[in-house]
Amino acid sequence: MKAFSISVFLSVLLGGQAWAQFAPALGLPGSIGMDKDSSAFVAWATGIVLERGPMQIGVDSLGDAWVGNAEEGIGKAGSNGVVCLGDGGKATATFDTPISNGPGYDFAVFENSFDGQFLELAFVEVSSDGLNFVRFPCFSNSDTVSGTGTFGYTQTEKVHNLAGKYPVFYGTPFNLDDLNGTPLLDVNRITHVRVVDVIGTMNPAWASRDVTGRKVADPWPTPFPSGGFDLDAIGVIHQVPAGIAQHKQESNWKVFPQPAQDYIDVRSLRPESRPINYCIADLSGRIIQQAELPDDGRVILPQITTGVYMLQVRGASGQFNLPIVIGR
Ligand SMILES: [Ca+2]
Ligand SMILES: [Ca+2]
Repeated sequence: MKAFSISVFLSVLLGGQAWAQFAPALGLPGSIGMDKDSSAFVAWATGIVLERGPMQIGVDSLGDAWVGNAEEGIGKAGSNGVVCLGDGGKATATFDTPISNGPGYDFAVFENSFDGQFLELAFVEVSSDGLNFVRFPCFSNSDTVSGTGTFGYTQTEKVHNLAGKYPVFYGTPFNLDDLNGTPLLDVNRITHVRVVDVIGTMNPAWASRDVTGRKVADPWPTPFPSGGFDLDAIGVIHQVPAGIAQHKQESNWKVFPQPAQDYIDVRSLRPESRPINYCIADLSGRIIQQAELPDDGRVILPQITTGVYMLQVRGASGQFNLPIVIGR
């Protein structure tokens, strides 16, 4: 996995000390906030599945956040309302056409911050099969001693690869290059984008953490029906060309028997040039076995426990993920 986009990770000298600094607020040189009316956007999310979080984690009596509904996260930014996720809540978006990794940024997530300083943040994860989600490596250099507080501000340049950096009508863009090469993810065929509310508490029992393990601060507690990340929209910048999108690529590969015991046979229905590589991973993305696919397509399975695993096959025509069931 490539760690992050070098272009937005600047190290500046301040008072003789090195500070990590990321893309700054809207209007400043180097800002990456994207206007919802930019011609770069070619499509918007068309479906959302919600898993709301509580208004305040640890205070169950308040119930979950409830402002907005799933439909308000689809369509163009600013065109309908927003959906509020609550602490740690999730919204998983789908698209009519998968997102692909083109030059530069590939999609953007829109929140509704009214001033660009009260910033509610979210992790962003992507999947090309709806099962395996991979989180963008993110960074937060905000204060981790006292946190942000209910109505506190966040400095835009202190966070990277977290949604919610920019005010209403301006999206935070993400570049799939950051995840190129990740097992079980085809960056040229992203079918799902998931935003996961950052729980801004500094309490180690509940705190959210960036890729370095540092706690991520955002306004907390926010014990309101509208608490947590407010998803307005997800805009697509690069998508799979129409002819390819409609082509059912998975059908090129067949795996049998299912469930399997000691081996699987992996066969392509159309001719596929060599080499072909495969990888077997569990549903958390941990790689169990990987190698070049033998000419006869037979893969001897490792001694792993009964369950569902993902088989990824990589050949000249692309990368395919197939669930496999092992039942000994
Ligand atoms: Ca890209
Ligand atoms: Ca939050």
